[in-house]
This record gives sequence, C-alpha cells and structure tokens, in this order.
Amino acid sequence: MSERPDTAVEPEVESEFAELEEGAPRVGIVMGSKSDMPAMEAAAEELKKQGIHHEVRVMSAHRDPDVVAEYARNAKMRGLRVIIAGAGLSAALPGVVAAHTPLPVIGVPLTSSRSVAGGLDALLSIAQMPPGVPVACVGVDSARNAAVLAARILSS
Ligand code: RP5
Repeated sequence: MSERPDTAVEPEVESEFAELEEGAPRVGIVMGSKSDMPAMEAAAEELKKQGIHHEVRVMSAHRDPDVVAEYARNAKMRGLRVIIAGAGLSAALPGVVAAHTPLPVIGVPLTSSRSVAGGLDALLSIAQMPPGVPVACVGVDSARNAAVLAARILSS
C-alpha cells in the first residue's frame, strides 16, 4: 500500500486530463453520406473560424446503424458537447443520434439529386421528432447555421 496521500497524486492526474481535454473535439459533425460533404463543410469551416475543436465523420443511420448507435452512445464520454447531424432524403441520422445520446443534436436537412420538394423530405424527417426526443432543426442546406447554433450552445 502506498504511503503517499491521495492529495499528492490528484492534482497531477487532474492536470493531465485537462491537457488531454484541451484539444479534444467539442462538436461532432456527422453526415449520412460522403455526398453530403460539400454541404456540411460549411459547418466545419464556421467552427474552425470560431476556434472550436470539432471532428467530422460519415455514417448512415440506414447503412451503418450500429456505427451510429455506438458513436452517439460514446459521444458525451468522449468530451463532445453538441452533435451536428446532416442528412438528405429520409433523413433519419439526426433523430437516431438523438435517440442514443443526451447531448443536444442539431439536424441539417440536405438536398440531394433525389430530393423531393427541394429537401422538404429531409426537413420533415428531421423536424418531426416524437415528444421527448428533440432535434433542433436548421434550414435546408444550412450547415453554417448549425455551427453558429452549436457555438452559441457551447458559450451559454
Ligand atoms: C442520405 O441519402 C444521405 O444523407 C444523402 O443525403 C442521401 C444520398 O446518399 P448517397 O446515395 O449519395 O450515398 O442518407
């Protein structure tokens, strides 16, 4: 058993965690397909401009359901504070992420070559969540606004 009192160890451990956390992403940007990247890049650019650490991942709620669930379940523990999720068509990704995390989720409805009514399909899929599982929904293809909102959430 160590003779060293706990108080001598704790500050060192805490400062190590503080260092680790400094560069860790605070916002996760996820999207349903690589084809969403051009639209979603605006979110990453805005966060970069504001000096907010973030990460960008492609994962589909329909094609990679287990990946999405695992990402969302681990997000808070990994230090993320907000998740921005963009998807087009039957845009399930933001809602599925919200189902697996207590973090605020901002959905970005996206247009794609097969969109119906200019992205109304994705807009309704994201906004019309059931009671108790909210997703904040920005305008169609408004990834930059999602980043601005994420920044406001982080600073509140
Ligand atoms: C959605 O289907 C994606 O978010 C994307 O907007 C749309 C089309 O996906 P791809 O067929 O281009 O992969 O799930």
